[in-house]
Amino acid sequence: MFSITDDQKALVDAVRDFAEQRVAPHALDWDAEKHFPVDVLAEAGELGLGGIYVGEEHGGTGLERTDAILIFEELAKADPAFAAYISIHNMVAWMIDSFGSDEQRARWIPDLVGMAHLASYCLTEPGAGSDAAALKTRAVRDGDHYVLNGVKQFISGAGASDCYVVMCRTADTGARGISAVVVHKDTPGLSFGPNEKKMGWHTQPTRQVIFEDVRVPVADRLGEEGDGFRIAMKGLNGGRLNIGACSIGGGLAALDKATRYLKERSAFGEPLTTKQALVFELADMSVKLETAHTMLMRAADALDRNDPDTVRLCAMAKLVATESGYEAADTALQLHGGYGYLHEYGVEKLVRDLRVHRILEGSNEIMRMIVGRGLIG
Ligand code: FAD
Ligand code: 2MC
Repeated sequence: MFSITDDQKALVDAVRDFAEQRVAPHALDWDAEKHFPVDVLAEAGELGLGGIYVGEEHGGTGLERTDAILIFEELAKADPAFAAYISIHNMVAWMIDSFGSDEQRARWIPDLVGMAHLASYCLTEPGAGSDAAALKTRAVRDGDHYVLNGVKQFISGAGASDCYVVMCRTADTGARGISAVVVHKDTPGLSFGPNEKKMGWHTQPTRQVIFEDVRVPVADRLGEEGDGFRIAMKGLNGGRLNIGACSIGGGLAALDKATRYLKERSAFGEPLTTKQALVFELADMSVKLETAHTMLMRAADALDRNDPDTVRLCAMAKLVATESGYEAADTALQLHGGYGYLHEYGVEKLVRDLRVHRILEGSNEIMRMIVGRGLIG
């Protein structure tokens, strides 16, 4: 777990080449223009990044969660928001691969793996975010169909995605009354809100997804009726690790920029690297990012092995990684002085992009709640 194999090194090198050549040079423009680069996502799909841990027997790349950590760190060094969308897409692809029928896999997986089709994960609602089991989007059985009504809030990729995995209420029995269904973009009655104006993550759209008498075949349900919440949560365990890895990648990019800047910049007749207080800031950033990376790898290994402690370890790792990544970006901005506040230096984008990782895929308060519940029983 703590040393990189030759295969992993080759993988990291290939992803780094792609990220440096096809993503990093455009990241600031995509951010400024709020551009969702579906063409470059399709190129990522050609590399196998659309189904990183989808089984090889189903056309996926068949890698492990520890490999995914390395991949998302590399992608996020180039653009955390671009990387984070690929993470969400992979979460959905894995859910269909793991809980779908043969027919569902045959229908969705090939295009998702290649990222010719994009995917969105629809759990949050206007009145149910952290308390996800309180969701109200209703799926009422009508013969061989469910009829869906309700609104999903803050859905990443919405409007651009072809595939929507939707958690909806099929019974009034709390978390156990939730089912997961796969809905195609063109289904009548499905519509989208405007693209939200956000602080960061400009490279991917965020919209409401609105269901008005949307008829979904019962055959498009993942797993059994009532399994939806547990399926959603299992998807999120890996999602939380990937978002953590996106934070570490962004944090490492911030550390690299700050280190180079301190070497180049002089004040009071000397380079800024002569100020030990500033070099200690770099050292602290490095220590915290390395600590978080180690926790991510430990949790990813637990997830790969289906360890009973997986949920707690994923929550801890998400908390530590998203706090460390954000802190590194914010410190890097400070170390750049006024230049850090300018778009062209790329540091303020990292601060804006990484800020939301402390909120989504389970806020860091919810991560503390998961860890705390484990302590007090
Ligand atoms: P609330 O749940 O209303 O929380 C408000 C505050 O109270 C937070 O600080 C929270 O941590 C705190 N809090 C709540 N309950 C407790 C508690 N019990 N103890 C202590 N503190 C608590 N969702 C999706 O389903 N799919 C997506 O693709 C998606 N993408 C997103 C993209 C963006 C850019 C954003 C901003 C959000 C996205 N989300 C998505 C939604 C995200 O997961 C939620 O915003 C998040 O889970 C928090 O829910 P909320 O916003 O309703 O906040
Ligand atoms: N992994 C596997 N199973 C889980 C799980 C996890 N991480 N978390 C809960 N479960 C199971 C749990 O074991 C229980 O199963 P069973 O019915 O067999 O007993 C069931 O789910 C219900 O769990 P709880 O009783 O703990 O439910 P409660 O409502 O008390 O709390 C909580 C659940 C708060 C942990 C959950 O609602 C949560 O994680 N909230 C945060 C929501 C969130 O993460 N949203 C992210 C949206 S996606 C996003 O932001 C993107 C950018 C894509």
